[in-house]
Amino acid sequence: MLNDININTKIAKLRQLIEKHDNAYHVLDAPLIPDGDYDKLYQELLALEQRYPEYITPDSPTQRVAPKPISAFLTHTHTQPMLSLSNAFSEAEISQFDKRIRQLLTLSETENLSYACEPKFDGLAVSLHYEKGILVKGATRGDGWVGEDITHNLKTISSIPLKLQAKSPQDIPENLEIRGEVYMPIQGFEALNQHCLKNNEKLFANPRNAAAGSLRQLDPRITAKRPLAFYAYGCTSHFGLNTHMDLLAKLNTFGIRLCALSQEVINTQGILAYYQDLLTKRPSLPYQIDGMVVKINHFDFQKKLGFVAKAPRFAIAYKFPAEEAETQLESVDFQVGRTGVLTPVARLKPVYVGGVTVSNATLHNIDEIHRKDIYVHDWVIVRRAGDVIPEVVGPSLNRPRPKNAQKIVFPTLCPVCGSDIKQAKNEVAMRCMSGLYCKAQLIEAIKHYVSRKAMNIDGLGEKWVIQLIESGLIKHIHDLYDLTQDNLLKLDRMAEKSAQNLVDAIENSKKTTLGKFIYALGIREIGEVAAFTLSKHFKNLDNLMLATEAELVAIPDIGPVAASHLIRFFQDKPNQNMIEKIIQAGVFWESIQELPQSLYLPLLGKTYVITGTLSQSREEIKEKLAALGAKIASAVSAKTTAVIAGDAPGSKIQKAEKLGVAILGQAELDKLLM
Ligand code: 5U1
Repeated sequence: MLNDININTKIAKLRQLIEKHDNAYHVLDAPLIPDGDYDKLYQELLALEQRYPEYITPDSPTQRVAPKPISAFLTHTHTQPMLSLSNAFSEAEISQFDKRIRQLLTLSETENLSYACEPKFDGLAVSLHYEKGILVKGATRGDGWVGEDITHNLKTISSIPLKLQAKSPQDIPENLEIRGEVYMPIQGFEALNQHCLKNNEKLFANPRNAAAGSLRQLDPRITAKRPLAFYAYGCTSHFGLNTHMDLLAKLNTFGIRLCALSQEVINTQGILAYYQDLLTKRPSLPYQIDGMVVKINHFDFQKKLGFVAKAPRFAIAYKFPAEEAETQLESVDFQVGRTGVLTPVARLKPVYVGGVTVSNATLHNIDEIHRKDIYVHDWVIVRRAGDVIPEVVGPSLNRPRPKNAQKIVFPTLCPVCGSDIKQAKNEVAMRCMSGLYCKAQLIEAIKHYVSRKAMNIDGLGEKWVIQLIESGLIKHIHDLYDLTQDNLLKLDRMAEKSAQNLVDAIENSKKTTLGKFIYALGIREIGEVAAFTLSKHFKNLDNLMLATEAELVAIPDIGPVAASHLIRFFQDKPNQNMIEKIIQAGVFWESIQELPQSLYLPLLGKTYVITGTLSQSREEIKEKLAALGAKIASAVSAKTTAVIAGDAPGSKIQKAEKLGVAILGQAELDKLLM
């Protein structure tokens, strides 16, 4: 039988051993034992802590993932501002940077000047606070002065130590604030998107967005599943050391992970050589970088140089050129979306842009094509900008328009079903008007119906949906409920187990909510929030199906356009028949519980306009605001609640100022979304 002292000693020894192996694996990149042996140690500690919970401490390796979501992010005021960096884009700008520094430090051009160079990660800057060696807080950069407390999420990242290492306890500083970047390795990002694809979830545009989305989770259990990693690039104390490179080495002794590519170089030549070397390494790096960071290595020089506005004078980001390439536009196809909208897609002569070969790019819509003056056979510039869908920026200015260039003509008939194409009044979009009789729209409608936020039918990815429709097994949405293991086995590459899993998933999805069901129907202008609002208002489907236009527009958040789509949808006999068949198949929902609307839609009735670059993508912000009940408009008017303005905002700011509409920055947006 173990006594108290023995248990404590055993637990402490196990923790020490696990921390040592964590450090070897995550920080030194040199594991000392096989994964299986590590798991055994971890399980042993877990079992002991479960048996003796009184010995659990927050720094235990088992305590990385908090068991419950938090209700909101708290703000965190940085002890020293988290600065951004000025940018350089050319050798000339780097020479100017060096020249300016030499002038300010009164150094001649022949004196050697030491710089610390490191990659500029495409991730998110965070600060980590250690008290007596224990990680007590972690925060985002926010606006540089105030960030968000995301401790619960940062603790789930294995390369962030919960406890600092040192030879002896006296070596551990009382307080230590480390700064660095959280990023998502490319492999992890691709695996995450594969998972999203399989589950019909929205894909992340790039590793940075995926990292940002993962860190802004209220539920740390979700963050823990995301492949995030951390590198430190600095710290707010200098330990009496002379240089940045020495400081990095010191941080490493505490078990803090550093980037192995950090390096001291001498003079501009050293910086330029490092840049060229990094450019050649870039395609094979396991993470995305968008340039390099150059810092004066000596702290006394850094101190003398000081700061301008939000950026230090002693450092600069030397950015890689935008990921653009020139190629020829071979043809334009028109893809038909769920609601019949035709999107022009550029088919390009394959071209290598930023690590991938691109042969398709979006042309957005007819207005964009005209605005950019793009013709088939034109030489065009394609931009990847880290996004998964590349875009055609415009015709290349380096070359004359080819003689065989042809104007892009929008089809008058649907390229899939041959029905008429129409452009509604005040709409840019052209649509195929034949609804679910068009195969393309049926595929998209079923993909939407089975998606996670709708009926959540697991395992029914795009390739199966296409096969089900191509094989004639599905002609209408309700045919999903007639699928059996036997007829699923007729599909190419469908195995018995997968067929059964699919049948089970369809069966399990039958219990849903009224809001999800309304959303799943894919009615135009009825997103997740509007569907939820309708379900709360009407409480049952019959009431909604019988609602008049006047009743619908009286509901906050349902405008006349959405109301007319609802009326048209529910008056349509085939739609009525489909709903009846779905309900006969056993789809059901429980009665609606009453909740005050202000509780679940705190921004109801508010309208925002977004401009400029913010830390999250525009789509992400729109989705989050909409989920809180807000409307997002594209133009500023007197009815706008506020304009949310990021970096490089457009003319919307002037319009807002003229109309006296409030202007919110990143920090205020973050508070709004809290
Ligand atoms: N690698 C690296 N990224 N980064 C970002 N170093 C680095 N240093 C920074 C920032 C904002 O700031 C210090 C120069 C203060």
